[in-house]
Amino acid sequence: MKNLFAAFLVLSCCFCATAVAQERGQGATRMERPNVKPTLFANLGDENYTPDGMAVHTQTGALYLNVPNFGLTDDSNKKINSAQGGYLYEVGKDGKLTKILEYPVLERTGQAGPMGIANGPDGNLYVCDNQYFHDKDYCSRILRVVCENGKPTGKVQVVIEGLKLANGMAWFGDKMFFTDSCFDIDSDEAAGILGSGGVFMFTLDELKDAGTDGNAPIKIKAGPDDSHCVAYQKVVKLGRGDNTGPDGICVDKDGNVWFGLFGNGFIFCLRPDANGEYKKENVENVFDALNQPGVQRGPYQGLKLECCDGICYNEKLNRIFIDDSVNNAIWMFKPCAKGETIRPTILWKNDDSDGMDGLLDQPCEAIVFDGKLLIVCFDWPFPGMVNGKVDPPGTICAIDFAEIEKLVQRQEQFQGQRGNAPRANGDRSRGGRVNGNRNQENGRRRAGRQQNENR
Ligand SMILES: [Ca+2]
Ligand SMILES: [Ca+2]
Ligand SMILES: [Ca+2]
Repeated sequence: MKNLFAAFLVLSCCFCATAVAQERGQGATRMERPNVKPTLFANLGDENYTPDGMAVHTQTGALYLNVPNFGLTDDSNKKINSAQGGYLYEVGKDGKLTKILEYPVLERTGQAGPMGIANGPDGNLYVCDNQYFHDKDYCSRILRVVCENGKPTGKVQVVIEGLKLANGMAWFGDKMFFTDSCFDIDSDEAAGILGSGGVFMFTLDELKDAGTDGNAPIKIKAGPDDSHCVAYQKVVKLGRGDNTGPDGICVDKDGNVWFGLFGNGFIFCLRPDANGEYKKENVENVFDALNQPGVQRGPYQGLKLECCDGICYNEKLNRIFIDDSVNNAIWMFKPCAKGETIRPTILWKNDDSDGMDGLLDQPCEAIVFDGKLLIVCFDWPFPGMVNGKVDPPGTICAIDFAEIEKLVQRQEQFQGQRGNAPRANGDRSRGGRVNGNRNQENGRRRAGRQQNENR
């Protein structure tokens, strides 16, 4: 038995060494996986310094990009050097931009902040208009970019009003999901709770007339009390001490909704119940950023995921990619089954860069397009981030998706050899199973219990 174990250990070490050597490639530095090094896909020009959400139109295959341009504002939080409404662009496979429209501003602020964008089953594009940086009094909106035959007509309608910090957007079937990152209620600094936010869901039927000619937008109740709020999370103080709640959101092939908190990197999954309904009480914490051990080995040893900006799901690989704004990093994880936890691994990370070398300059949103993982660089730093300053032009970088597939195959082979269950960052002391739902408020206590259960 002892000999068998020793043989297994030698075998897995050999395999591990080979895998790492393959990942490093020839002449690579220890800090890099050269095969997945991002390259410059699009130079967005000096006019576009804070880009954000992307969507591929299901009818035409065209890629759209929102540019809110928050990064350069005057003393009264009004944008300088740009359209006050921000822009919608079509981005070609060659990275060239075609301006589609400037978004209509909210009268009260004179600004619009187009962030998350997704394609609805009605052929229109739906957009989170984030007004938070101009006015914090729940005046963010959901907009509809009206399309005909898969192409924007130039008309934009206001569909929903009453959000505070509208951020990420995703559709699944006839359901639209979006995040509001700041409710600013229930915070309790002494208890380490810095903020809160939520996820909302509307069916196409509910919103199809809203904001159309002669019809008013839907006005939602502020915070978690609206019946459309399907997830409500508080933000536990961590790392930089950011209070921002749910940000990135995506839906997997089975209709499970995944979302993460910008302020601390916690990840959650909301699964539909037996009736296909999404309910707050079914939200599971699948990644406990507070109690994670950090990367256990390799060039990123010690690194922790403590910020989840945009996330995106790729069905072919069955992986979700996380934009880590704080660390200038992209993580990925395999969606887990109910009651289990995920194990994010680093795909790429780099130090501060102005983005013109193709490296990450505060990644905020990603999407798979034309054989590449495209990553938008938000480049509007907050204190404590690797990104040091706003440096136009804005950039989108690209990682060869075939190389990501090879890397995932190697990881799966390696894990198959070890025959292991999902773990948090490979820490052997922590198992994959969690008993029942977990949430952040008692994350500390439960994690301690979980560790004991796994001894
Ligand atoms: Ca975001
Ligand atoms: Ca830049
Ligand atoms: Ca920068």
